[in-house]
Amino acid sequence: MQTISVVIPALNEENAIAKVIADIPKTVCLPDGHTGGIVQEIIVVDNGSTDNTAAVAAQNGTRVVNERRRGYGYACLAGITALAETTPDIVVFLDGDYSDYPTDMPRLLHPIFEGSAALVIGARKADNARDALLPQARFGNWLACLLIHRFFGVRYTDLGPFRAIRYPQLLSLNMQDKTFGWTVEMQLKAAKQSIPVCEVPVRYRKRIGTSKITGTLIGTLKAGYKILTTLFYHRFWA
Ligand SMILES: Nc1nc2c(ncn2[C@@H]2O[C@H](COP(=O)(O)OP(=O)(O)OP(=O)(O)O)[C@@H](O)[C@H]2O)c(=O)[nH]1
Ligand SMILES: [Mg+2]
Repeated sequence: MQTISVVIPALNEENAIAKVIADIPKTVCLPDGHTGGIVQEIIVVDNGSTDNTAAVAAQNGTRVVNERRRGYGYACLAGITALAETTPDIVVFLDGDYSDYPTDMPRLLHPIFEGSAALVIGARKADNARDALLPQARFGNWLACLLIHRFFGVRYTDLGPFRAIRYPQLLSLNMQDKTFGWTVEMQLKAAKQSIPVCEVPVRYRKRIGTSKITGTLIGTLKAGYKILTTLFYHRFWA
């Protein structure tokens, strides 16, 4: 049986985080019904929240890691550092705003259990995902995935935050991005290192609480700029 750690970056998600935690399955079955993996820990990385995110996460039985430097990548990197204590077989990342459906975790994990992939991206396609993903986010994802294909030869259709990766491969990626380039960095480095990847369709819904990135003009521009510069940097300089 495989051990799974779940890492949730969270910034001011006091109204959402308990729901996210409650929906994470304790065990994940194989398609034949046998248990394939057990969720050994849930790490909520509190990214300097000014609300009760950390307290709510702790009350709900998770391990809370504090990373005061704001930034999606900073939060994920702090989560990776914390994993050194538990050394799971597989790491699952998901957002703390209840946009992802934690109950879709088996879909992400089956290709890893089967050995057909070491990185699985949850592509936000199923059911209501189209309504919840704003047009600017869809366009940005499309452009970034086109460039990944041109530059690194691997086809993706989404940069969704909900993803699973084998822990040794996660370490071998040597992730660096501190902000919005995090997801694209993971995907392009996996392509560069020829790590077997796949996508599975996952559901996606409107977040609980106020939008911080894709729902704001400044957030969208900053994220788009960072994603593009990350792509060009890794193609031409890294
Ligand atoms: N925006 C932002 N989110 C962070 C940060 N650190 C951790 N997070 C968490 O990262 C996840 C993704 O951020 P979101 O604000 O939901 O970004 P998004 O999904 O692109 O856009 P919206 O849901 O529309 O705000 C959430 O769980 C946040 O709480 C940070 O510094 N900035
Ligand atoms: Mg969100």
